[in-house]
Amino acid sequence: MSTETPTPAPGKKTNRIGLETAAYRGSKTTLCAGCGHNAITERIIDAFFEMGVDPTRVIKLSGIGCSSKSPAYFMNQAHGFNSVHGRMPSVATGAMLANKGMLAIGVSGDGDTGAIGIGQFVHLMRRNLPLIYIIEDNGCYGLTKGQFSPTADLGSKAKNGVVNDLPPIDVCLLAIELGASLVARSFSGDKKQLLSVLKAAIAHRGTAMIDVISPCVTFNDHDGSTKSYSYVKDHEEPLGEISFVPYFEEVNVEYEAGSTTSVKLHDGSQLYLRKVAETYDPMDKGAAMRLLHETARRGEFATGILYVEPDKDDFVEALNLIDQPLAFLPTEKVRPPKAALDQIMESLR
Ligand SMILES: Cc1ncc(C[n+]2csc(CCOP(=O)(O)OP(=O)(O)O)c2C)c(N)n1
Ligand code: SF4
Ligand SMILES: [Mg+2]
Repeated sequence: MSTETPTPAPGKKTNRIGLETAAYRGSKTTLCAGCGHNAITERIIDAFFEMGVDPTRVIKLSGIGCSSKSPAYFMNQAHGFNSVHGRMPSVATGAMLANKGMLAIGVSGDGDTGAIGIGQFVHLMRRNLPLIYIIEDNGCYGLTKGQFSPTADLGSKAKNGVVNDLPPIDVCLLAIELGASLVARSFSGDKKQLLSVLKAAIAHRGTAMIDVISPCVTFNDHDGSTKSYSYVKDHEEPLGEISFVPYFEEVNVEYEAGSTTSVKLHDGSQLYLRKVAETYDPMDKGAAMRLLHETARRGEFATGILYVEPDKDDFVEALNLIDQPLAFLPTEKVRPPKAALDQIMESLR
């Protein structure tokens, strides 16, 4: 982590804490040109810049995969931990317990989450740890040359013609069922929707689990794949238009009563969900799960904020931690004195 805060050049656009977009950028990507993961990185940069988050307050976490390399490509000044395959949730949990004032963003893949990391994912969702958890979902193991992952649809075809004969895990259904308090699905090619979803996730306190369909142009972007750019464009069913108004901006837009649901998020920001086709309440868990089952049956992807429970207690609150970050407590406070240890030893004689 670099400790220097760049001074904005005159005339350059700055955000509310006086930083330019450059302060939110990372190293140059080494992923394939056109990979959906690169577009997600760009939206993460935009969202943190527009929300005016101090990058030095952020911790970026990941596992292993092309997707898990992405945190290197945004917010160079943030803290970071690139962990072992599928083990990001436990590292994130430790980091947030050590310093509850951090803003954590984890980037995982469909393989990293749905295969080797599924056990860790399940317990993370159940705990509602304050964390933005992004799955860059391409339905394959991109880094190891495109094998089917657990989110690959039944009947979808690999580049070599092999047909997937296993049903997929719907990570959004799983996250809603287990207790994540904000669950969304988006598409790397939908700039506007993904940006709004990410901003809402930054404002939310609790686990914000975002499954972003992110085509792998090298191994899974052909006819027969259900995670290709063309398939997703043809089968995406947006729940409606999402408008996000951060707490530091005044609401100056007129919203049509009846067709818009407004949700106040933890930090006072407002989320407006303008419905298109159906009456959808994003705070109704049963409705969210029904919608996911119904759209999947039709071979479609419902996108947008699927479920939100803004006031649910998160894991850090549930543990009733003291205000001072554990990471900064002096040794005398975290280790029993020698006399106490001697007493225990004496009692065991
Ligand atoms: C313990 C362990 N097992 C297997 C691997 C090999 N491996 C590396 S990345 C990966 C899957 C990556 O897929 P995904 O998480 O979907 O990321 P993508 O590359 O598609 O973005 C696998 C199986 C590993 N690195 N470590
Ligand atoms: S192999 Fe696929 S997932 Fe990996 S960087 Fe290339 S396009 Fe992206
Ligand atoms: Mg993948």
